[in-house]
Amino acid sequence: MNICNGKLLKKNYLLYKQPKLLLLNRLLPYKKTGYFLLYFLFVISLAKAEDGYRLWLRYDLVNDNALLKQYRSSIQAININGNTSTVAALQKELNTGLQGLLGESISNISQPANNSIVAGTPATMKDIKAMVGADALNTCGSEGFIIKTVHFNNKNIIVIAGNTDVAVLYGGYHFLRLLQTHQHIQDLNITSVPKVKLRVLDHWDNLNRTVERGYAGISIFDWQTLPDYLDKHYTDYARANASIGINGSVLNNVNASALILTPAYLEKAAALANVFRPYGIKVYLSIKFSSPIETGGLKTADPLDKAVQEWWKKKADTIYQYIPDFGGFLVKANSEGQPGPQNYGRTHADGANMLADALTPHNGVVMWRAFVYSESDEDRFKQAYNEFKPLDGKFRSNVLVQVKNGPIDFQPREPFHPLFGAMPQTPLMLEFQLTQEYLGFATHLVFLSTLFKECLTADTYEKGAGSTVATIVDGSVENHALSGMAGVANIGNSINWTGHPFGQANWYAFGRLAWNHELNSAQIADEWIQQTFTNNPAFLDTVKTMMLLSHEILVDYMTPLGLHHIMGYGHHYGPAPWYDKGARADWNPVYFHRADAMGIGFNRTATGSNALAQYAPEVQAMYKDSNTCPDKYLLWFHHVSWNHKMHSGRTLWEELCYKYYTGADSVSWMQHAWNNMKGKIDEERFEHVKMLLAIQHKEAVWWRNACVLYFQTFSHQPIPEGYEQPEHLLAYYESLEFPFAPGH
Ligand code: GCV
Repeated sequence: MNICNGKLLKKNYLLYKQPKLLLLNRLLPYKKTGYFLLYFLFVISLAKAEDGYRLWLRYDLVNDNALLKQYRSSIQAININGNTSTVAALQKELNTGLQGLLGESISNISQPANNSIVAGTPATMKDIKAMVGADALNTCGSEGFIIKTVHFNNKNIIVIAGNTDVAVLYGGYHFLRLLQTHQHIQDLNITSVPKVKLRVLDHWDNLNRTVERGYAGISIFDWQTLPDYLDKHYTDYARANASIGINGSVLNNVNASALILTPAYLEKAAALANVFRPYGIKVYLSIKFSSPIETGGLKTADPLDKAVQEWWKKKADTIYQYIPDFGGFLVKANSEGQPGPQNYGRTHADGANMLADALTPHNGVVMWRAFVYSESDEDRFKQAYNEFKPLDGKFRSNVLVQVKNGPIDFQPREPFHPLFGAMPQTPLMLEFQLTQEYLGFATHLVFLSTLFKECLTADTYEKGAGSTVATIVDGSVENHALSGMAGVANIGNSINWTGHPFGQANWYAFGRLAWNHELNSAQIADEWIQQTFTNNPAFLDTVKTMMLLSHEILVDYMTPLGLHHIMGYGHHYGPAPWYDKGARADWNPVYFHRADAMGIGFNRTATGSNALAQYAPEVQAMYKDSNTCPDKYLLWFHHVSWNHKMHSGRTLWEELCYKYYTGADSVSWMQHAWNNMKGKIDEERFEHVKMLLAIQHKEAVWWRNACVLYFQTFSHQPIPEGYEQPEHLLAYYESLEFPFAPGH
């Protein structure tokens, strides 16, 4: 039965709309033919609202008959032993998933049988080592898993093995992914071990449920009704995270309220930790450095003060009474007005180490953010490096310094942060932003995997060629015991979690890359589309192409050729390259693009701010000459004349126009491509994306017109022939205001 066939979808969509009785009448004839059960399951699966809530864990009936037959014959029962909550979660997920995918319920058995799945650890299954090999399990650590088709004691078995229950849970999710993406399962031999230890979502969620830079509704964490009411979102959030290997969640905004560490909130956080624990997810909290003053009644928060140190130690002890496996603290200090050790003349290391000492007895970690910049004449690009590099080697072993992917602030495109490769003695945790603060909010379709990969594969040359950001972050270059990757979540209480249905793909891609940064974006897109929408090859090809091009398209219509931070002031919505009224120079777009009669761009070479000197000589060599610097980073590092010859042969001005116009046109192409997908998926999500693409197109044209008109006031050159003229004058674009832009 082909559920992706447009006709059937339509028919059942109508059925879904029928009153119940009519539905029953329609079903009656099927009873006679014996197909009732199958048809019933089919209808149930279609009757589920396609509102995106199920994310990539949809488990709809496999619509390839040959595969379905293969799956049904190889999976006739499940044998899982153990009585932990993680085992129960795995059992439930496999039962639900397989029932949906195979259209029949699978029995649970207590011994391995022919054509069964056997899932467990050496502690819960006596034969597991013999089935997969003890040596193989030794390579898995505490989270890696093996999925293997074996012939054991004359039985054909699919083994899902790991050294811990959580590892087996990860294996279970991977197995379901194999089925959802229609892989053959006769000859499986998969070993998968995460490359990074801490794979964490950072929520910028406030205790009043507003979300800083959140565009998908309010926070899913309802602090008001916690700890007594446990919303269904919490379990489904944990399931989704576990399915992609995310093992940590920072519940609250880095611009933290001190209240989070008070008993009332710790009790609430503990309730969430209890829900997440079976899924291998640890809870972390963002803390406010001045908490000892704000809620502890102390006069200072000086990290070298004995009473302050004692206060944090006691606080840590209390937290662990509530949450025995608490992960640790995330800290934004001396950044954008947040208090920190520098308020007392101390360093970031002094602050981080004080907290680390309080957490050490409990095995907690400190994730200390390097996103710092202050009002100064120094190029903002350089400030984090200047502050943190001298501290390399001064942090306790349970501190990670958390560094954003680029030196400024989650721009549509940034070169990698120069701290990667510059702090060999410190584990550096990479921070990506999934929420699209600078990338069109939740209305622009942008698949961020390609942005993530651009950063991960960049070579820092810390130890010669091949010391990529990814290998610095996973700890392999310096053999660090700790490693981590964080993603600023794009989740809210929108029915589909992320606002834009394709925002889910960024959550998915982050998790998959944190687990294995060697995956490529095409693979990730492929998996996500198949699980989230359909396995239909025409849909898959078209939508994958759209996704893979989407980031470059956005860069073209927003910030081509290395432009950055030219968004609306404060809320970062829409273009405002003209803005120069911000309280601080480095909050103004004009600070970043530096357009003048001569040209445009920020000179960061030796004749300018010399930020380039923060990179290894090999990286400097790639970027230091404006004639050889890759176009995509040109204006990040050079102030170049409007008539500068680009690699294409066009002048800089012509190239800038070309990029802006191509970017906006490419969104029309995405619209066209999407429209051709009508009927290949459900109407609900098709229409949703269609409407959002229309907004994206409108906004891409707005970006193009506003930017080209504004930069033209410096270049004094015409918009090249053949391009349509902007609809309005520059003054119109400059006059637009958005006092209620979300997330601000
Ligand atoms: C949470 C940018 C954002 C802020 C954010 C900050 C940070 O400046 O605009 O909203 O604050 O980054 O990462 O701390």
